[in-house]
Amino acid sequence: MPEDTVKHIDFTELNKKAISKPLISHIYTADPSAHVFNGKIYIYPSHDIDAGEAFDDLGSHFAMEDYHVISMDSINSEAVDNGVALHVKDIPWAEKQLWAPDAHEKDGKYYLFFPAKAYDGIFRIGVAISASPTGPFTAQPEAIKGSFSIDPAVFKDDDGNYYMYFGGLWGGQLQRWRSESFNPDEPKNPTAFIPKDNEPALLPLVAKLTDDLLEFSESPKQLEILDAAGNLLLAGDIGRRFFEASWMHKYNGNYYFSYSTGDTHLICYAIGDNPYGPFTFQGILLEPVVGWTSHHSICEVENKWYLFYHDSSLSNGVTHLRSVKLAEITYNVDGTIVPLKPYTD
Ligand code: FUB
Repeated sequence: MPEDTVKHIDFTELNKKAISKPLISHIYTADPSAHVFNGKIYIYPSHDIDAGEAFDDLGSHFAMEDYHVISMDSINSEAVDNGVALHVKDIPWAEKQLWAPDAHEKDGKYYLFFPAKAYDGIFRIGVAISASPTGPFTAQPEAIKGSFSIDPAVFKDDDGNYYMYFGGLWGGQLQRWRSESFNPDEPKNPTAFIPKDNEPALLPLVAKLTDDLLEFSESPKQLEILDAAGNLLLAGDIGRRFFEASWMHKYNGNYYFSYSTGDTHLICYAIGDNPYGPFTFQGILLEPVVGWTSHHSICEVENKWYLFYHDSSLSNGVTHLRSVKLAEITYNVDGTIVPLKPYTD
């Protein structure tokens, strides 16, 4: 049976070795998407709660109900919780499970992008709008047309185009969309419809957004992640293949697509020369954290680069009670990223 809590770890000792501390500790937060708007740092996390749902490999225990936005005046200042920014009861199309969100700004308005399970049990991605980066946000009446699965990350390119990256396996349902429509069979089996080990792995999706950032302007396209020989990563290559938690950033003119490998608990990255890819796998960005999930964002703040991530150290290892943290990352001269260990040896 999978377990909800990490056992056999001395958390007092582990926390002494952690390279960073939770940014806030009065609530649990996870899946941080960080941006700088008007010179200030805004973090858009999931708000973890214990809703009493049993742990399973579909992520039913991630039963989040609202979003809070965290703000920081600078990278070393106190992190401020700005209260409820959006609640599931105010999202007409969504029933439950407000998972990893992201946000962006356009023309003075702020857009929160978020996945949630609709009343038919299918994950969709929605948008909510606010005049303020901290909300409150007003949800659109319907999810984005043609959206599915989880973990939207929105990237603004230098030419002003906005792209959404998304997708997640198992509870994230990506494997149920291998044909045009959702496959509802074997609803309790998280690995039904995952390709065989020797077949190409499932791929994340990317779609350019419309000018008003409320819809896809094109059908989502698969984002290829290749090995050094130019072959697609295989489904059995679980130490490298995409699982969930897409993020895109640009460094020195190159596009860096980073993601979680899910059941092998790594954050990895791949580099390409345009927002659609293909991307070539480079390596590990973050070694496993305490807790099953790993999820991150990468953000430049005053000419330094930071990884925003989470772990379950504050809850002594409870998988669905996580805390957002940050740590600086550095690049080698060849553009690769120096991997981070979340706890020193
Ligand atoms: O927080 C719920 C889910 O856990 C996210 O959507 C995944 O990326 C994982 O962090």
